[in-house]
Amino acid sequence: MTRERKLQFPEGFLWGTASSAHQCEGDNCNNQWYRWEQQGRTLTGERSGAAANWWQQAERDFELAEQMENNALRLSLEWSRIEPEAGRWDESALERYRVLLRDLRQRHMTPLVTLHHFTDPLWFAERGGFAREENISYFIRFVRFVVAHLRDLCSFWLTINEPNVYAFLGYLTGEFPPGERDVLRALRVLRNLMAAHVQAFYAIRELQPEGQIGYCLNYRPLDPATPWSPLDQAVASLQDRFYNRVALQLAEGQRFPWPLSLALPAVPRAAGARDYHGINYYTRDLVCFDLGRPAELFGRRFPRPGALMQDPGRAGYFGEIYPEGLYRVLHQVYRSTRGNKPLYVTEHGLNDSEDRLRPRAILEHLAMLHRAIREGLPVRGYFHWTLVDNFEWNEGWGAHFGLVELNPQTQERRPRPSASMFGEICRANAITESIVERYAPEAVTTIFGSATALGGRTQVLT
Ligand code: IFM
Repeated sequence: MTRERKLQFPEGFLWGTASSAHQCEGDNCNNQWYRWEQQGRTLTGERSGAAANWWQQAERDFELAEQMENNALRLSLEWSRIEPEAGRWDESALERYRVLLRDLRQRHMTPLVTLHHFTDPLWFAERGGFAREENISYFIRFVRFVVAHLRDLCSFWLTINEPNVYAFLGYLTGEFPPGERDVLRALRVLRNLMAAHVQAFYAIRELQPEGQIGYCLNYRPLDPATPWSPLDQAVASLQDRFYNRVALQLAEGQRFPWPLSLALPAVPRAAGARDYHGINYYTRDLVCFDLGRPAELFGRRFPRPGALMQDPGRAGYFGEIYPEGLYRVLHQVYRSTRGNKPLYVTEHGLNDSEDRLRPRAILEHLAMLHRAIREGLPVRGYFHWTLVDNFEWNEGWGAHFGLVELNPQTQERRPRPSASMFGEICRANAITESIVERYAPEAVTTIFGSATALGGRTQVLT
């Protein structure tokens, strides 16, 4: 009898989903995203409203995650609930988070708590938010407060989610609040967010020396549309530098590239200020030279023609499904940080309302992650974005990233086939051939085609 082929993950590997407060909780009406929605500035004019109703009932979705045998779950704290006015703390909001964290622990899920996921209290936004360096101290005061009050229930922290997305969409393309278009300001915000991460790191370290503290960036490979065209190469590399590399370099204690370094200081004490690197990966773009796009550094981005695509969404596209991109990004982060810390995939997912491509996409991305581990990279966990469909920022309710489908009007849930598949993977701590055959038979060759060539039918990692 032949043994079943499988990709076995290391013992203790973390399996979970990722989410954020504003997208799931509902009735968050004291932050800058609420105001943006009220002003009708989302692409669909939709509002988060009751969202996935987590403020009242997150536990029923935690139960779904438990049924999937997830051993971790990433969620965020809504700063504007806990500190509704500068310096005024809402103990009942804090208590609700304590209940949620306790619930997760009882279900044997390690909470990974994000301290900032795109939303700012209105009072903070009105003071200029992260565009003003002196405002960082407000965030650090919040971090100290919550960590001091939650450290008995959580020791795995993610300071700031995707500083590059917050800075560039909010201050360069204007798609996120405050809707500005000013490149220097965007870079200043990025720099201040990285500085906020570093200060938060030392604050948490002091309060909880054993805590695991990191941040995550959104990584999007940007490849020249015509690989041998020097112009395409130049613009792709320039965009890549600003989108993917500058924040990571700042986090590693390096300076902005000249001449930006004349206007924007490096981040003090940055080198070493993290226990892990969080990687959010969704897609990649091709880039071609285009004189008509000075604001985008003369590069036009588009998906590879003929690629498998996520559902398009309002803004144009959510992009190509490109599993190798995850492998490339893991290597890129490992290389540029000299392999100094463990890596977590803190987000990966796709917009796919019919679950047409999700099972295959999850399997093929995980196979790439497994390949990276096999090659020696210290990848310790994978958080799928997301558990239940939720409010996708500017895209409103038109994007469907959930393993579980949600009808936001009725709050009815319907697990997609991907949910049971993800459960089987978590339970087995492996991708088995039988899972692939049942959920995405077309992926058997891409996933196991190389297994024999690598010298065995079972890829066991220790
Ligand atoms: O929904 C977002 C999340 O808030 C941040 N990362 C990307 C996700 C999907 O677009």
